[in-house]
Formats: sequence, C-alpha cells, structure tokens
Amino acid sequence: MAKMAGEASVLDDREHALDLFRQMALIRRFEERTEEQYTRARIGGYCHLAIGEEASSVGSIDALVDGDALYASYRDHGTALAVGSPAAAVMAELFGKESGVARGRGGSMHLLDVERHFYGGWGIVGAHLPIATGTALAMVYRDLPFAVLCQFGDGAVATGSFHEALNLAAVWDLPIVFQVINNQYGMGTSVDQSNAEPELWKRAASYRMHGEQVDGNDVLAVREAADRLLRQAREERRPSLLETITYRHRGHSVADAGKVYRTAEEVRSWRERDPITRYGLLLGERGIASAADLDGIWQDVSAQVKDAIDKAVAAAAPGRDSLYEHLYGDPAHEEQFSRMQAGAPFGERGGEQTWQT
Ligand SMILES: Cc1ncc(C[n+]2csc(CCOP(=O)(O)OP(=O)(O)O)c2C)c(N)n1
Ligand SMILES: [Mg+2]
Repeated sequence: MAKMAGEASVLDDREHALDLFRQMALIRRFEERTEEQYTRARIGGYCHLAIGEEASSVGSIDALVDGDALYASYRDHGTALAVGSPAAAVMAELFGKESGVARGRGGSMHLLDVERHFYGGWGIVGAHLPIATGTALAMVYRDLPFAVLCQFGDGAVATGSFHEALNLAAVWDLPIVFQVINNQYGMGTSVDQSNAEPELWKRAASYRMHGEQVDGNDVLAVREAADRLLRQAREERRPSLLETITYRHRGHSVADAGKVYRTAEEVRSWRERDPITRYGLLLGERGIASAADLDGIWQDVSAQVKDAIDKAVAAAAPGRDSLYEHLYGDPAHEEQFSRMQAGAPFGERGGEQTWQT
C-alpha cells in the first residue's frame, strides 16, 4: 500500500490509531443495527445511513480541537458518535425517546450535542452552510482561537447557500473548513448529472479559496488534510474547501433500495474499497493490530450498540404534557404569544410597531 500523507503521526501512536478503527467500527455496527431496528418499526420518520462513508466523517472530526464547532447534514448518526455522544443517547433519539440527544424531538436528521460543539444535524440541503459561516464570524468577533468544520453532501454544492457561504467566508477571512462529502449521488442523481463542474473542489477557485480533494475512504488522508486545513483556519483565518470522495453502500434513505440509478458492479467496486476493511489491513501490515485485536474491537462495539438498543427500548417516550415544551406555545412564552395578532408582528418589541414599519 502506498504511503499515505499524515500516516506517520497517527500510526506512531497506537492508541490513536486503534481509536480511529474503533470509531469507524462503532458507526458501522450502529448503522447496521439501526437499519434492522427501522424494519422493526422502532424508528419512525426519515432515516439515512452513511455506511461506507465512515472515514470521511471520522477522519476530519478527529482533527477538531475542543472549542471548534461542527455542523453536518441529515446523514448524521456517525457525526454524533464521532464527537463522542453516547451511543445510547443517539439510539434513543432515533427511537424518539426522552433520553435522546435532542430529547426525542429531533430524530435521525436532527442530532446535536451542544456540549461537544456539534450544532446539528440539518435536514434542508445546504441550509446549514450560512449558519456555520455565521458561527465562524462569531468566533472572529469574540476573538476565539477556534474554527468551524462544516460537512455537507455533494447535493449542497449546486445550491445558492453554498455560493453565499463560501463567498462571505472568503471576503471576511473566516476560520472555516467546508467539507463536501462526495458520495457520488444526491438521492438518485449523480454528481456528473447535476454539476457543470463535477470536480467539486475546484469551486473553491471562484472564491480565491484553497480547495483540495482527498480519498474519503482513507481515514488517515482525510485526517491529515482536515488537520492541516483546520490549523490554517485557526491560525491564519483562511477558509478552505475539502472534498472527500466516498460512496454510500446503502440507498439514499431506508426507503430507497439504491438499485435503480446505479449498477451492481459499481456498488461492488466501492465495497471492495471499504474504508474500515482497508484501514484494518493497514493496521495489520504495520504490526499495530492483529486480527484478534480487531475482532476484539468489533465485539466491544457490538456490545455497546446492543446496550444502546436495550436502553432505547426501555427508555420513556416524552410525556404528552411536554408536547408544547420548547415551542412558542410554551406557557413560558405566553407574553410573546399574546403579540401574535394583526398588526403585531410576532416577536417584535414595542407596542407601536406594525408589520409595515
Ligand atoms: C433545499 C432542499 N431541497 C431538496 C431536498 C430533498 N433532498 C433531501 S436529501 C437530498 C439529496 C442531497 O444529496 P447530498 O447533498 O449529496 O447528500 P447525501 O444524501 O448524498 O448525503 C435532497 C434533494 C431538501 N432536503 N432540501
Ligand atoms: Mg451525496
């Protein structure tokens, strides 16, 4: 296997090297079991699996330092697990239980962990890019030495939000790394079909921003690039665009078999480049982990996911009386609510204002 950039520093630290494997294995097992739990009708609503994309997620999140902020799209189970949200709380969220990371209100697409600076899980394609850019502006405004990592799918690149966010980030020199996780498709539409320039990293040139592409199934290459670009963001306030090339093994969501718009041969060829198998082989080749070590990790994460499911099954659903909590209808916001009448724009302060003013 060719020497991979960034390999030395991670592989020199056995614990770190094994931790990357453990994280990817946990996400894989978690998502396989999520798929099964969905078919048992324990999970409702939308559910998007990122099986096959683990290295793109884990590699860059591993390069974050405490204080950096993270945003992601709705394909976010692995994102939450990679920041360290407890598997039981993530599974409980999918089950709509009170002990979930969003108290059961968000579900699969809206995971978050504010304590760990993971600000969601966003369902509208491209919508979080301007919000993440605003977070980078806030960091500059408050003189904080941190950066934002904003992950999104290839489908977001052809939206207006992408242009607005990258343009402002470049004009204002904001500390942000935009990571496009190019898994080849937006639902059933390939990147080639929807982009006049399918080499997505090249879009950075439009904003005089640094852009680069790495193998998104190579966890060490992703980590190296993200680490370098996040440092550049923190230390020099230079934004960048990182494209990680990967593939989703499953369909777009649990409702899509993923077979109509791509060939079995294509899926097979990407499975052969499975990021976890590949990294496991590298660890073996370098004498860092034996097959038994890796088996042990698989057993540990399987037990962890089983425990997460057991806890999610046993957890309580939010009570009916909590239905109006965290909404504008919450009695705690009664005063605001009372201003929802003709000529009194919701949320405006000062009695004299009208919609026209
Ligand atoms: C603004 C907007 N348009 C359309 C949709 C419907 N939609 C949901 S997912 C998706 C595909 C997005 O693909 P991509 O960004 O590549 O992410 P992936 O699903 O591959 O992770 C679309 C079009 C949406 N959620 N938001
Ligand atoms: Mg995609």
